[in-house]
Amino acid sequence: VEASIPEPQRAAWKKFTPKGFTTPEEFEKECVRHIETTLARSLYNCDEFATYAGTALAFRDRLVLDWNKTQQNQTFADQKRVYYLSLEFLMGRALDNAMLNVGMKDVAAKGLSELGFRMEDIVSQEHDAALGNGGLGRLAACFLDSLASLNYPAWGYGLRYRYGIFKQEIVDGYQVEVPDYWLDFNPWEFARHDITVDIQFYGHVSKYQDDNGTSISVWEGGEIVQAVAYDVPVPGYQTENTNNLRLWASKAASGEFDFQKFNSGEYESSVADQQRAETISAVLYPNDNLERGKELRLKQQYFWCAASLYDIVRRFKKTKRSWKDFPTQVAIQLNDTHPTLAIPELQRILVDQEGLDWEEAWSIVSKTFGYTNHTVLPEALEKWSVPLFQHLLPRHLQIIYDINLNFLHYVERTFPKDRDMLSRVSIIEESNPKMIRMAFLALIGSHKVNGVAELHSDLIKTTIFKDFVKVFGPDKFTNVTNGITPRRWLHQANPRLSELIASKLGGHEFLKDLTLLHKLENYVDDKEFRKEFQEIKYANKVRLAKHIKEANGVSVNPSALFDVQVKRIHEYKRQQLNIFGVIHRYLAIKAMSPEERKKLVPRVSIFGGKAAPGYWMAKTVIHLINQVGKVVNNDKDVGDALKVIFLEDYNVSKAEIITPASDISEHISTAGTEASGTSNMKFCLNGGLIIGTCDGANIEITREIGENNIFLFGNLAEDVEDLRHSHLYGTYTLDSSLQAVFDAISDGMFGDASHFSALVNGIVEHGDYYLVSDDFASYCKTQDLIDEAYKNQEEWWTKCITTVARMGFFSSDRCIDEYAEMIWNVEPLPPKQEQ
Ligand code: HBZ
Repeated sequence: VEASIPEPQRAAWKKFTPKGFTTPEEFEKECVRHIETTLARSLYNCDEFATYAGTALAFRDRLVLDWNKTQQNQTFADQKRVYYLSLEFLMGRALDNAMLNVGMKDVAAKGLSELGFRMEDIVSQEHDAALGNGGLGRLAACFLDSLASLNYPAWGYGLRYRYGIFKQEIVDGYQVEVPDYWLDFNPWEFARHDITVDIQFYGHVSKYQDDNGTSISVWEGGEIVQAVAYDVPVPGYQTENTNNLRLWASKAASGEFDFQKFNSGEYESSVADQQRAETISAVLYPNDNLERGKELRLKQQYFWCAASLYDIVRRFKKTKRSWKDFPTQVAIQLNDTHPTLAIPELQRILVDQEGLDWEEAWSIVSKTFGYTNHTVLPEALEKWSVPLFQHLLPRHLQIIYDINLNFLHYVERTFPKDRDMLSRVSIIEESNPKMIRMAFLALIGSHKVNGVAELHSDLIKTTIFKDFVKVFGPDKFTNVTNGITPRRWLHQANPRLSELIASKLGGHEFLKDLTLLHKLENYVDDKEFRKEFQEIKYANKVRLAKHIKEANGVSVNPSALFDVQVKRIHEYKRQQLNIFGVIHRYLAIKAMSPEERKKLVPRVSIFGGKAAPGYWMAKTVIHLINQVGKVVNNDKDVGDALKVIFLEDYNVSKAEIITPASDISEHISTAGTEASGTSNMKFCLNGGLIIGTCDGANIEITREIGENNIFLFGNLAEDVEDLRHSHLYGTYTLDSSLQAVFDAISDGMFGDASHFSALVNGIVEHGDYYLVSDDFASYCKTQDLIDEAYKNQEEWWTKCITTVARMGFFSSDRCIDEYAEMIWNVEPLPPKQEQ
């Protein structure tokens, strides 16, 4: 269908292309117009939320113009595009980022104040877009920011969950989950009711002969669910380039079938069908690093992969190129194994629908995909039961079996002597029931596999993918160390620090090239600079202290050392090690004289993070932290020397307040378990120091900033196996100070001891899988070193400033350039200049 305005009429059109505001008055006009007309509210009915809405809509108008231009430009240029498939995009708030990228924040702030509002109050009205669990989802969001800022032609594809990650409430010290319905007002999405894809489930496969006598498989029957596209503009920093994030929502397919039901007295059941269809995209699974094999989750995965691939293939087919060009025009990155079904789905499209022969199709498929692994934890590796899979996706199961058969034939030919190899590398695990190993399928169907930090990328080659290094050679495996966007995690979260840096570096160039931060080393000894740097940290701590007072009712001293651990609650991340350390400190304080107590460095231990709703041990850790807080914070002997805070509902917007306010943050996973970590980078970039294990990106952070500027402790990844073995089979005595902590717990110092027995017994009786007891002494000793270091304030600030100056490597811009060069082979496409 010809949809463009005819040439003679285009002048008339262009006369009215909106230009957007440039002055405070023009901003006010737009804002008020939106409040009065788009929202149908009046000046007698305009609260902060309505003003947020008006502001967001005014900026959205600006964004959309850039977005339309970008998409036209990308279509016209017809060069290779990147598609980032992720079940999670943890975007947080969008308005402040939109203002930064459109570049009119000052104008809007002036306009808002003329209307009687303060910018920060307006910005904080926005509901977080929380379509993710933790690091993996936030990484996807940082990547979108960098892809747009670096002008890469790139799309994100995800699911439009009606409910994001649950909101966490703390009731009597326990986590309670509350649904996060976030779509009441979302100005950042555009429903594309005209862009839909029918997705098939269940049914059966029939074989037919075509005219040439070759057999073709047809997937028939079952049910259809419709995918509807919702598009979210993703603006780049200091570029007009605005990419697209396409999120799919599920809806009942509106076919004749429904009509018949409507008209034959089955109205109710047709509405029930509709609701059933809509449950596919209803809710984000709240587990991180744990797979539970639920059918609805598999449905989500297929629904999203099939809709996205249909869309990608449709776009490719419009170019009329031959299929062999597909991998030179399309790069698809799989964010963990969640989108692995895209591999058999593309093979199915090419073979069953486009009529390519198997080999030709497979060569296209395996050149198109790249796979990023984010974990080696066995409980997190996705496996799907064959019977479940057979029921839901019968044709895909056949295709996976064929992929596996070809692969195993190849392995057999290459390693004829190693009979066990076949069962070790098979996509199908011969268990009861049989299971499909998604990581193996992702690896076999991709041309590159990467880990997310050096240690992790080495580990996948020696553990879970060891045999595949033999089969494919080492070059298939690579490392791309994670990064974070300095726009959100420095400039937006810590505007004063960003201004201070800009004042020394001659502008904000460092937000586009973070390595420029190295020039800050020239100011390490600059008195004025150091003073200002400290004042900023103090002001950020005052702001967090205010939040703590409001949220927890506890007064904390902003001059105390703020010690922060915020991340998902997980045994491998070892919040339990931290809280046992806090109890140890508390016991030590109780044993001191008042004079000794006065000499202590006062400390505030701040925790935050959600536990997966079904993860009892993690919930127990939250409960213990809150119980310890209750006792410690009300103990008159302790006073300012120690406060323990659990911050409710940790999310992206809270992270923006917490991160700039830390003196020390904790990244203390059992060595070899945290693939990378990304908050470690955020804290350092904001002038906080780290206590951490030799794990994930901590190792590369140490290499960059120098080992004098980080507090490392604990056993190394290479020793973990032996230590675990010695717990189970050796003789072993518990560290006496950890024993004292456990005694305090079992004496009921923090309430009913039976609540915590599983937590303690996991260590003393059941093998201490996460090696808490092995690292406890060295952890406590290192905490003491931190107190000593903090007393020497001059040296402390030297460490902090040096750390900031050396964080340039950890920008997600660097990271995205590495993916583009090593994995995607795609070039940036600068926006077209206006003629
Ligand atoms: O990905 C995290 C890693 O634990 C962390 O070390 C790394 O920095 C980050 C980015 O690479 N992994 C996750 O956050 N994983 C999940 O959230 C997850 C969610 C659903 C799953 C499995 C894992 O089914």
